[in-house]
Formats: sequence, C-alpha cells, structure tokens
Amino acid sequence: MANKKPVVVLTRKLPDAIETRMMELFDARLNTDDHVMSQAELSEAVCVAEVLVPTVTDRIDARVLAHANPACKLIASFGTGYDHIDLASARQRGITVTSTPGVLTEDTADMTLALILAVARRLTEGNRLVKTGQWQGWSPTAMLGHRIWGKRLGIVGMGRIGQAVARRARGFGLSIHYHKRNRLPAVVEHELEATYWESLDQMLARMDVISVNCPHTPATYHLLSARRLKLVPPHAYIVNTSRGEVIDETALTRLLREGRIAGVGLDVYEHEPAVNPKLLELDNAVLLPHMGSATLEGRIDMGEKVIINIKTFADGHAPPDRVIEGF
Ligand code: 8YV
Repeated sequence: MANKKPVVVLTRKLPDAIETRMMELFDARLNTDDHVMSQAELSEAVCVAEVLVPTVTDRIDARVLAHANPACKLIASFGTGYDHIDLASARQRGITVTSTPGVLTEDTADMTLALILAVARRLTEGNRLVKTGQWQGWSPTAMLGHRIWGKRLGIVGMGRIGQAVARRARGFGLSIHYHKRNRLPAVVEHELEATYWESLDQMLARMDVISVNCPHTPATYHLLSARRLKLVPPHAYIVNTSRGEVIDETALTRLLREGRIAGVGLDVYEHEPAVNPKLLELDNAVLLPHMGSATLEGRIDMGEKVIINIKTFADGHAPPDRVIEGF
C-alpha cells in the first residue's frame, strides 16, 4: 500500500474512540447514521475502498466483490465470524481477509450462561410478571423452573468460546460434554473435566442442556437438523450464541411448540434480523437480538484489532488475524 493514508470504508458506526483513531491513522469514510448498507451501497463501498471494514450485517458476496477497486486489498472485518464474506471470491481477487478473534470470547461465554439460566429459571417470564403488575405474591408452586446444578451440558464446538462456556458451567455444577470435529488434547480435556463424544447424535440424546458454540461453515449448516433435534430429550434446553444457520430454526420451532424440547435461549437466528414469528409466541423461548458480544469493552477491543490489522497491512506486513491471505 502506498505512502498516503489508505482509504478505509466502515460499513457501520463503530465506537467513537475507534472512529477517532481511524480518522487519525487512515482516510476513514464513516457511516455516521449507522444504516445497514444495501448490496448496491456495498458495491460502491468496495469500489472506493482500499480497505473495507464490514460487519456481520453485510453480505460481501461475489457480486459485491466484482466491483472491488483493484487497490482494494484488505477486508478487515469487525467480528470473529466471517461467514458473511465470500472467501473464495476474495482470494481470487488477491484480497486478504482478517477478523477479530479472541476479544469477544468471555463476553459471549457470559451470555451463553445467562441464556442457560434464563431459560431454565424462567427469568424473562418472571420479569414480565412483575413489570406488568400481574404478580400476586409468593407461592410455593409458582414460577417453577429446573435446577441446572448436577445436569449435563453438551457443547457443540469446543473452540475458544466453547471452552470459556465450559469453565463457567463447571462453576454452576454442570458436567461438561462436548462434540467437536477434532478431539481436544488430553491436557485440555482434563483441565475442563470434559467428556468427548465422537458421535453428535449420541451426545444430543443424553444431554440436559445443549449449547451451540461452533462457527457457521458449509459443514455446520443445519448441523442441528430436524432429524438430530428429534434426538434431543424432551426435558432438555438448547441455547445458541453462535450462528442461527447451525440450527434448523423451522424444525426447532415446531418441536418447541409440540413440547418435544423444553426451552430455547437464542441470541442468533437463521434469517436475522427476521425471527420465526411462531417463536415469538412461546414462553419457553428466550430471544435476544444478537447481543452476545455487545459490551463497550468488547467493541473497543474489536475495533483495536481491526486497526492493528489495517495498520500492519498498510505498513507492508502480514496482519495478525488473517483468515485468508490475498498475496
Ligand atoms: C459480532 C459475532 O458482534 O463476532 C461475531 O462473530 O457474532 C458478533 O458477536 C458481530 O459479528 C460484529 O460483526
């Protein structure tokens, strides 16, 4: 990249401290009203950008990338997941792609535990009861949820976030089980006191709580398919803070409505921001608006990572958080 400041296009509004620093370092073009860019706007953005900073709300597909300025050589995504970017097209065009791994692990794991507790202990129902003035006072049989202490937690995908969930869950007395393509080293399994299940089907059939913590890839699309969801015991809860596409949302909704799954805690959806309308009607579905990593600290850390990736790249070095290299 030449000596002048690179043109960096931000598709969404980022925290003030990050935008200020980006304006000092780069020729940064901001999205001040934070609207979600259309595909046409994204195409225009890559046409002027030397570096594009997209987020999960942008679909950077082959058609968008076809408009890329030949000088556009870096997509420095603001987020850990990169399933919104067509990596094959980026690679073909010699565009390097980076993400922001590591800095939202703990926040997302916190939210996973929050969802497990919220579903099992009916937090949102209780909150609604009080706020709508319908609470008539304590009763021995009111608002009964289920204990999580002593139950089995099955983690689907045991990467950084899955392991952070496991560490927390042990503190809540859950026994840890996991399924992952590649088994963890024995020393890590030992530290987490985690039991490995090579067969996802077998694990799902024996858990009390299931947490989805794997990324969305072609291999994990509908990993929790209608067939697999039917293996889940009717008393079990499912939480997902990863990507909606990993679960067949239509099948999940149907099984919930039929009482064949006890409850769900979802932070992500298959077609977000759209949510299956039938889910909205269910008391046993705790639904959050993709806020697993939404802490100010986390967003600033993510922004710092984006800046480091761009700066390193602009200075002629390999950026640290490469998903693919375009050179
Ligand atoms: C981010 C996420 O906030 O990083 C991810 O993969 O799912 C979110 O928590 C979002 O991706 C920002 O682009």
